[in-house]
Amino acid sequence: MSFQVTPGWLSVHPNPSVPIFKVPPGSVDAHCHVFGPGDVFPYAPERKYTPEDASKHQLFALRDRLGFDKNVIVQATCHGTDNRALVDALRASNGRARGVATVDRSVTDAELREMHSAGVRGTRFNFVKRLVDFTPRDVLDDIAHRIAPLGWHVVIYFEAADLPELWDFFTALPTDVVVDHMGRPDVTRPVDGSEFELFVRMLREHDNIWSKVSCPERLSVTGPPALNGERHPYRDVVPFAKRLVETFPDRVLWGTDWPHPNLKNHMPDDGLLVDYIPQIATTPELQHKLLVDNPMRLYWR
Ligand code: 0GY
Repeated sequence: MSFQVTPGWLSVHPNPSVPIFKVPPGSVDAHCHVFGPGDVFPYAPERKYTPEDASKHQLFALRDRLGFDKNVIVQATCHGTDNRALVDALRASNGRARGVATVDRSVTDAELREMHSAGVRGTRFNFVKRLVDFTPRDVLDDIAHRIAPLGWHVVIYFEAADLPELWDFFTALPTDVVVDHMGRPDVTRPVDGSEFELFVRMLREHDNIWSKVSCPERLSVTGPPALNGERHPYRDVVPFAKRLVETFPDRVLWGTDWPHPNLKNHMPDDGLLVDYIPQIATTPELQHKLLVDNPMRLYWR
């Protein structure tokens, strides 16, 4: 089956630089995706975008080029609840990838066990309206209680403006909870302003909640982007990520977000994106927690 890629889709960087920042041995890229290939693993009928294919082979080659040891592959909305491309990549990784699936209420215990044996350790709930249709809270709650006995966690993706309305649901979840991309703050607002304070408060008051300090390329307004040798990119996002890394050093994760779906104005050089890390995790100890200890505890325990 061939698919028409969404108009304006940005291709991945063709030749990412080798980072100057050497990530510690055993580092995990804890947020990335595989797309298709669509003729083998078709995109979901209900998808809101159609990406360019981005294969497990490309992902593993990027992992090696950037100096990472492992990946956490997150089910993207363009594959809906069909996790076959994800599971295929996990099985091909020789234990070097774990996964976060998307499941619906009809998933059977046997299917959950099968995904677990492939390396799935979480399920993703997406609240970003441009990506998914609404799912009732009681359905999500049901799913969270189904996956909890497996030791899985819930990954949540939402925009900062929606946090007040989602707070009660998030803070009642029965598992560990990992927030994608710092809850997408508006980085033109102050890092100690009311919007980001609410997010920090959620982590402070609930020690089962973690945050990915990923995706500066999505959140940045003034850049500069990770292109053309720029080793201090996305300076406007740094204070937000740095605050989380320093306040919650044992509950933060970092990932490339390769292949960077739905970016509109630039496609980062992934090597330079890795060179962003020392801006937000400024000591070897913080870097080791962010890139090794924390993801290993959550995904390989
Ligand atoms: C990301 C971000 C995006 C897309 C998805 O599942 C997805 O489709 O997560 C986005 O468009 O912001 O983490 O890949």
